[in-house]
Amino acid sequence: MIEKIFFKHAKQIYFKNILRQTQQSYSHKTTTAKIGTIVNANDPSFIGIETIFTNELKFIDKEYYDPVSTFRILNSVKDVQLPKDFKLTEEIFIKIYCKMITLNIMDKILYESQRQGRISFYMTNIGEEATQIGSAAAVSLEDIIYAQYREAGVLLWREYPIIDFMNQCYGNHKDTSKGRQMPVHYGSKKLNFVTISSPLTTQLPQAVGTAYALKQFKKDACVVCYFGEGAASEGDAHAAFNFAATLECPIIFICRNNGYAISTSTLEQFKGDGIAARGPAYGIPTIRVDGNDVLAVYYATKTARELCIKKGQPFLIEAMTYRLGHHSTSDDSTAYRSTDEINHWNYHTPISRYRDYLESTGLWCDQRDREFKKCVRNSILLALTEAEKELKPCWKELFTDVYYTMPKHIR
Ligand SMILES: Cc1ncc(C[n+]2csc(CCOP(=O)(O)OP(=O)(O)O)c2C)c(N)n1
Ligand SMILES: [Mg+2]
Repeated sequence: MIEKIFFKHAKQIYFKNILRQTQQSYSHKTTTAKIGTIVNANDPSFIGIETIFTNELKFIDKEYYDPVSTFRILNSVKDVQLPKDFKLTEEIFIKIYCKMITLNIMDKILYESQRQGRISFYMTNIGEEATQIGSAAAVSLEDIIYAQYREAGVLLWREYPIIDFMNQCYGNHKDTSKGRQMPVHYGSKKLNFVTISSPLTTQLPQAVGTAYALKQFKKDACVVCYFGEGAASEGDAHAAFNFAATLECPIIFICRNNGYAISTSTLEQFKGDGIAARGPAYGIPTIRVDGNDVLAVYYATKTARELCIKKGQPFLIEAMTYRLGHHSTSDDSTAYRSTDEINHWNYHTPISRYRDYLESTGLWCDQRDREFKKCVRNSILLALTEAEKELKPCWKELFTDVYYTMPKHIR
């Protein structure tokens, strides 16, 4: 079903009206000799472009196509229709919820710890738990992740230890990047999670290069590349989409469209139909998904993964969500958005939507919820205290691991 959706959108947007034109042209053809010559089958065809001729001078604009629709499964608790081939064990259904909760609690603790001056900086994932956990659950550990900075949930799903999150945020000597990166710039070779870079969108062309390598080595795996809708405005995004499409690389681009790039809302960021509309223009099968519906994200990503490896082709997923927290601890979002707007999105969060569903199936209940949250909170606080006690990295290490052989001037 969903395979059809990926391809349907591309056709729907761009060919709906061309089809209409075709019908018009051909009906004209039977009546008008002039049009008949315009659509002459002997005309040479343009290289790489499948087009038909028309005598109608018309620019394509918004009235010409419908916005890409948004795929969703969790409509309301009473009306949940899981697709027939949707196979998840009870254990996975519960794990999805537990990871969403863990991410949420970890965020609150680390955010507070920054406010208390214990760490220098933090970025929360609040509101985007479903996009992260749903997509992470749908791919395999062999798949290589390139993330932006708001994807801690993907690492959590891959069982990155809580203490490692804490060590990184505290920049202590146990932090694998030895305190040289800002907090939340995680990375794990073991978990195929490429270390986060601060400059936006640099991960996209790099991810495509990795996907190309996977293809050359005929690996049964793909690359999953996350980015914000703001990052999609960088030139690197264009280069990456185009390379991925033309070189037919096995990569899933997952755009977290959370409505803001710091203080710039999507209303000011672009004029077209979001990021999804760009996919077909690059020849990339695309879907827009309700990023607050963990099951829809899971199913869309799972399908994209299967097709992307089978067909050796990139896929684009635009996950529609909302950044409930501030951009980072350096931001106060009430300066540029109303509390009414935030309250509106806070009313039914991705977590509460999924919890309602789990409860309706009998897999979760209030008591279990309370016990689980208490236990997670305690273990995160314990890890935080441990990380806080560790020494900072030795200053001598500042110059190691940069050059293979340390140059004279640095020595
Ligand atoms: C090349 C570059 N330009 C600007 C910035 C500053 N910056 C950091 S995050 C950000 C907004 C990114 O928004 P989006 O991609 O939508 O991600 P979100 O924060 O919403 O998750 C900007 C402009 C940067 N890090 N790198
Ligand atoms: Mg954004």
